Formats: sequence, C-alpha cells, structure tokens
Amino acid sequence: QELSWSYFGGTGPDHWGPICTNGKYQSPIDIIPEDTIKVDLGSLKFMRYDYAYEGKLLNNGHTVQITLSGVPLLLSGGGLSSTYQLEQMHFHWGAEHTIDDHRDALELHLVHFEKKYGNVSTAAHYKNGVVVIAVLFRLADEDNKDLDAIIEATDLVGAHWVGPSITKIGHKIIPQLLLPKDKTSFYRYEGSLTTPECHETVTWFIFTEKLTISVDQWSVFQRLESPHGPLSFNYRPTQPINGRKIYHHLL
Ligand code: B30
Ligand code: ZN
Repeated sequence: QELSWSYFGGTGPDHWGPICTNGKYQSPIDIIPEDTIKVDLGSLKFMRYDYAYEGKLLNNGHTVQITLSGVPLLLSGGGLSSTYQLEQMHFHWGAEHTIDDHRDALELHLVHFEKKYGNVSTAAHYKNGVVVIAVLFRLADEDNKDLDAIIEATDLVGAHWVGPSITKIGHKIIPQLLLPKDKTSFYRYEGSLTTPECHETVTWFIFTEKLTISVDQWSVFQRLESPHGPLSFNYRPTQPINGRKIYHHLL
C-alpha cells in the first residue's frame, strides 16, 4: 500500500487518486517571476538550524528522507501566523518547481508541521497544517561539500531493493548549510503535498537563490533503487495555478 504509487506508468502521477487529480490547489507549479506579486511578508525565522545534529537517512522507495535527532527545529515568520516544527527533509531529483519552465537538477524539501498537530500526517489534514521550504540546486562542476555526508549515506541505501532501507549519516548535519545564504528573497504560495494523497494544506516557500550539486553527486541519487527499479527521477509534473496568487518576498 505504501508503495502503491510511483513516478512512472500505471502507478504514475496520472493515477494518484482523487485529490491529486481533481484538486485545484496542487503542487508543484511553474513559477513565472514576472507574474508574481512583490510584497513584504516579513523575514523567515529559522530557530536552531545552525547547530549540528545526528541524522538518519531512509530510502523509502520514493525519495531519500533525512530525520534529525534531538531538539525541535522551529520555523516562523514569512507571513505565517504560527510556529512550525521540522519533521523531515527529502530530495527530488529533477526539481519539482520550475522557474519560467526551467527545471533544475535537484530540489530539497524541508517539511514542517504546525506545532499544535504534533506531526505532518495529522497536520496534512488541516488548513495551514504544513509548511514546506524548497531549495533548488543547479548542476555545477565542483562538488558541494555540504552534501558529502548525505551523498555518502545515499550511496549506502541505494543498493538492490529489498524494502525500505535506513542508515546513520556519518557526519553531523547543520541544516543551515542546506539553505541559501540569502534568505531574504523567496516565493510563497498555497498548494499541496506533491505526493499522494496530495492534501491541499501546504504553504510553500521557494528560495530564489540556488545552491549547487556536481554531476557525480547528482548521479548517486539517480542510482537509488525502488520497488519499480532504479528511481532515476522522482518529480511530479507541474500543476495548473488556477488563479492562485504567487508572492515574491523581497527585502
Ligand atoms: S512534499 O514535500 O510535498 N514532497 C509528505 C510530506 C511532504 C511531501 C509529500 C508528502 C508526507 O508526509 N506524506 C505522507 C502523507 N500520508 C499521511 C498523511 O498526510 O495523512 C499519506 C496521506 O494520506 O497523504 Cu492523509
Ligand atoms: Zn517533496
């Protein structure tokens, strides 16, 4: 059941179920900078993202997902009316959000739930329950050293699929290093989870500054095994905007 959907063929995005198919506020989207509304939403506030945490990395057959141990990491600001807690981070190779129809190599999602709901699975059923921060990575010639420990762990869980596979990440993770330096420019819009059941309860923030990843590093993600064979890409096609307002926060 958990593995009943995929990114290809008869279990692919065209077959993901009612909200995914009929929803009017789906994600991801193509962002057209020219069509965004420039506003001052207030800066995003990241609490405790600048410490080093032990992390685990899971290949669940859809993505590689990182969870950190220890104290809660909290997010507020950006026009949000409450505080959100980080539950997990994961990657899509082939970015999900496109900018002027340009697709970057990789997109990192930092998935947060509104504190009063306790976890993402509960929060996903309530309006404003979930906040995802998205970071885009473009291909570059040089390795991104801040991804090394994650890539190494991904290599370890990428072997032949025998079921979900988990490993401890060899070095501590400083989440701040996975965010761009310039946190003052980002897009914000109301959308959905990008995987089944595509609940329309997500506030999306997409940073405009991109980070980099080398081809060698990126190819490690592409080699990951899933029940359906190599997980060579795991992005959902962009969805109709249906008149939604896309904000661009600038200092
Ligand atoms: S993403 O960042 O939009 N790619 C989930 C989290 C983040 C993204 C996609 C999915 C997630 O937590 N999925 C599990 C959802 N579950 C539980 C739940 O939310 O309760 C399955 C489901 O049924 O959607 Cu309703
Ligand atoms: Zn995601």
